[in-house]
Amino acid sequence: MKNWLLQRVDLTPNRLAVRFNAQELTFKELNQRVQKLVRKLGAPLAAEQRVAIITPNNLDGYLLILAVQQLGKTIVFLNRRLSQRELAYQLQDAAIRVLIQDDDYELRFTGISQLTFSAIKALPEQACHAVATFDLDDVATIMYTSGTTGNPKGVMQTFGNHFYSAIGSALNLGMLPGDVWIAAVPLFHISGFSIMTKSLIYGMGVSLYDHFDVDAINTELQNGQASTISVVPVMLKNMLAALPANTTYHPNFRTVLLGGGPTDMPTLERASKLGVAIVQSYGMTETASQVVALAGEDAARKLGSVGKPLFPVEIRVKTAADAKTGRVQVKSPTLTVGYLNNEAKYQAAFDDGWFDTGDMGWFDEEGYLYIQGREGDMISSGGENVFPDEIESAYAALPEIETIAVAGVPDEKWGAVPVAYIKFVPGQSLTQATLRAFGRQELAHFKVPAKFVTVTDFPRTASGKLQRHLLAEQSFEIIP
Ligand code: S0N
Ligand code: MG
Ligand code: MG
Repeated sequence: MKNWLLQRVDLTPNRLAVRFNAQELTFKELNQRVQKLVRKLGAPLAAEQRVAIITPNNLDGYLLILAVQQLGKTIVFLNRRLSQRELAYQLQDAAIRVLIQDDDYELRFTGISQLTFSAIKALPEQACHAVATFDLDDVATIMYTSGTTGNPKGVMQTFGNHFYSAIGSALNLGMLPGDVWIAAVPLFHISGFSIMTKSLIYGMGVSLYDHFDVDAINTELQNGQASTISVVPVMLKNMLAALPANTTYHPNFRTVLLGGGPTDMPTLERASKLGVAIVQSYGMTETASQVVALAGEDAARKLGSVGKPLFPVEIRVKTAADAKTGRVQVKSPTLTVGYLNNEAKYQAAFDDGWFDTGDMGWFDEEGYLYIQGREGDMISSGGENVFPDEIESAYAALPEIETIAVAGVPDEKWGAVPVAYIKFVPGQSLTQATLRAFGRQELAHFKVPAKFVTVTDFPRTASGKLQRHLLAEQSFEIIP
């Protein structure tokens, strides 16, 4: 296909492309700014096949993401909240030599050229052209996801994955000229980056937020300046709580695309009462955003369901005989083409040609999908997936700890948070403060256990497998 940015500029040069704080750029202006960066970055990135980016959702980051894409490089998106140790692994796995980062980013990585936004702006412009075409089979982006065991995996998403995702979503949500989609979810997650892609493919404006500014977002939605927003449950909850009494949103605001984990019914009911159309959805990095969504007209009638597969997608629930709930499996043109350097893990995820999501669910008699937890013990904290194994292996480095197990507990704010259950080596101990400080050094802060407790026994199956879900039922003492 013709380069999406150039194609969009030809089609609708004067439409709004992106809005950030007080600045607005049309597609023509956006392209001028991006091509200037292309001329600056051509030389320093000439030898690179992949380039990593770390940025908040700000305009400079937005332009640089597009510039790297214009140069035909695969973008490796890094989660800005991760620790140095976590990121060092991803940088090494993706064989990154150049990391583009915002000026405020403080971590340093050895053996990597870290180009700040200011340094890039100061580079001279040299003759260099954007690629003419995007090949649907080429890997456009890589985003890392953790799993139940082992290191995080680099999910390779092709241009084709992104294209079919944008089309599948539009066929469900609909689109109108003048639509503006609020991007307050991180661009380094597929929830955020998919909005950028949609902007180019649909000719749609993006309203970008560098942090979740709930009052500014509510004002924009009450003023009718945006049509859609992507959120995770905690964001929706905060938005509704901050909405001034006896008011609701402007009729221009059509859709809340809600993903990234289970939502509580009271919030869904509250939204429904306010006439706010929530489109519950289900998707993951591996499927380049939502693959199942609840059509607007069913939102109220099917509260709690994540809906039906999008047009290009097939879903099956593989159940054991007589069971209603089973494994959710996918076939989709949006499905990742592989995990970087880990073909074995990718192949292992397939069951007879179907990609196994690791999630459990069931279909009702009308064909609506309900997600009912996750295989393994994944914790969904504010839309970030947290795996106990990652936390346990980090803490295993402490010699004072004999055994550690981590499990999720419900949390009013984040949905769920990790709690650590520890048995110290006899005669040894560590304080809550030390354990917390260690975690904040080694792990993204959202992975640091909210609480550390001591236990004497770990519930296990007959074969010795840890039963994390039973940990909360053990008697424990909070570590001082
Ligand atoms: C919920 C968010 C916005 C909270 O961030 P906020 O309020 O800006 O926090 P900060 O000011 O940065 O930090 C304050 C303290 O809070 C801690 N913290 C931040 N986030 C979390 C968290 N998630 N859990 C626990 N703690 C958290 C900070 O660490 C800080 O504490 P200290 O100072 O001690 O460090 C933010 O978390 C957020 O943006 N969450 C959403 C992430 C997301 O987008 N997840 C979705 C990922 N999934 C996918 O992309 C696949 C599904 C999908 O595609 C999709 C998902 C949703 C919507 C649409 C789609 C789609 O299909 O397009
Ligand atoms: Mg090719
Ligand atoms: Mg904040």
